[in-house]
Amino acid sequence: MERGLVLFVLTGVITNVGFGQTHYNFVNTPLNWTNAQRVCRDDYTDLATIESAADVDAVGNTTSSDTGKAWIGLHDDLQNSWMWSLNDSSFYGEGEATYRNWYSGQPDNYDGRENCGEFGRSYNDKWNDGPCSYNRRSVCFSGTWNGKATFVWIETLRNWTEAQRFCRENYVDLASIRNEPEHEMVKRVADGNYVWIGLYRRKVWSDGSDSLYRNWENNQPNTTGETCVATSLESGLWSDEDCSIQLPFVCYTATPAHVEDFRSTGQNQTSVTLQWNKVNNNISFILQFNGTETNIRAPDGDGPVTHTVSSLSAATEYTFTVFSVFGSVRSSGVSINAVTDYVYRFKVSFSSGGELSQHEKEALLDQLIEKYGLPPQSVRNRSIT
Ligand SMILES: [Ca+2]
Ligand SMILES: [Ca+2]
Repeated sequence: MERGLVLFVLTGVITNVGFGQTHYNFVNTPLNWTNAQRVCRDDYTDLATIESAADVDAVGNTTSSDTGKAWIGLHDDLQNSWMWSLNDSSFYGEGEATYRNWYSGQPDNYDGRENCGEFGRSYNDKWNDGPCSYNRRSVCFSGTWNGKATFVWIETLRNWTEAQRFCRENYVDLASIRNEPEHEMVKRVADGNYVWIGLYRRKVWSDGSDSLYRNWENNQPNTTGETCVATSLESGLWSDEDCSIQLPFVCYTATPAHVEDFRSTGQNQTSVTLQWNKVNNNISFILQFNGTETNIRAPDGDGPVTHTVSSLSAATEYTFTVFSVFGSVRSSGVSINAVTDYVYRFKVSFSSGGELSQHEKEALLDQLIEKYGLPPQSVRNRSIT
């Protein structure tokens, strides 16, 4: 009599996670800033955002032959980048956060250095963008009583940042002006003086990054009307330039985010089923194992990506690595190890006849599992044939 007992053993899974970087691309075709931005957005991700000294080095490494200037993504948006120091959306009704009362010809970013909002006599008590470093009197917002904003005159001369700190420490904030009546109230408080109000802006990155990293050349930015930024390809230092001049430019390609929750969801002796979650709607992937690469496209919808690798050998450990792919750039890989099923086949012979009951068969199998040191919890399936 011969009986075979077949056991399957579960596999173990190990996950490694890595992180990617930005890839810069130097485009040696002189264009004005707007056209350079369009090419970068069409062919790459966007004009370069530079957020660290390491990024400066990486941009410098995109070309060794060109030592002139090249556009990067930083620029002035004189109309749309203004913000109020008091950053509480519930404070502003519809349209009130964007109420403006600029003097004719302002904001003009004179000398390329005007990032703070003031008003006063020579602007007909309307608003001007001025250099934040100027010492001005200021108007603080001190809270709302009976539904009306109240404002406080501050006599001491301070630059905009100091004025902001003073108002925040002693009242609520520098004055926000939400509408014409409040403009008139602040005007009465200012009484013809030049005063800081809470309006300010920064240069903005083409891709919307809020990075405050800057790497200006000495005395830059320095020129009225120069509202786009170029980097020297030799020194890595930045200057403001007239957006209409034609310069080569630096684009970047974002490394796609690596996949999440890469896992093995099942296996048998010859196949392993892998699953991972899409990130940022990226739908192209490369699966790498045993020195081969397979392109995989995600199905439509939000669900995970499932892929079964077949024609594998039993009881073998494989390393699978999956990359997100965007254009020519792939994410850092995420790897797991998965083991195809082991099969233990016991052939048991008896010297004398007689059928074993099911209970006796189970007991015999338990003895064999113990004898061969197989962890009982790893036995996924058992069968008697
Ligand atoms: Ca101005
Ligand atoms: Ca300049």
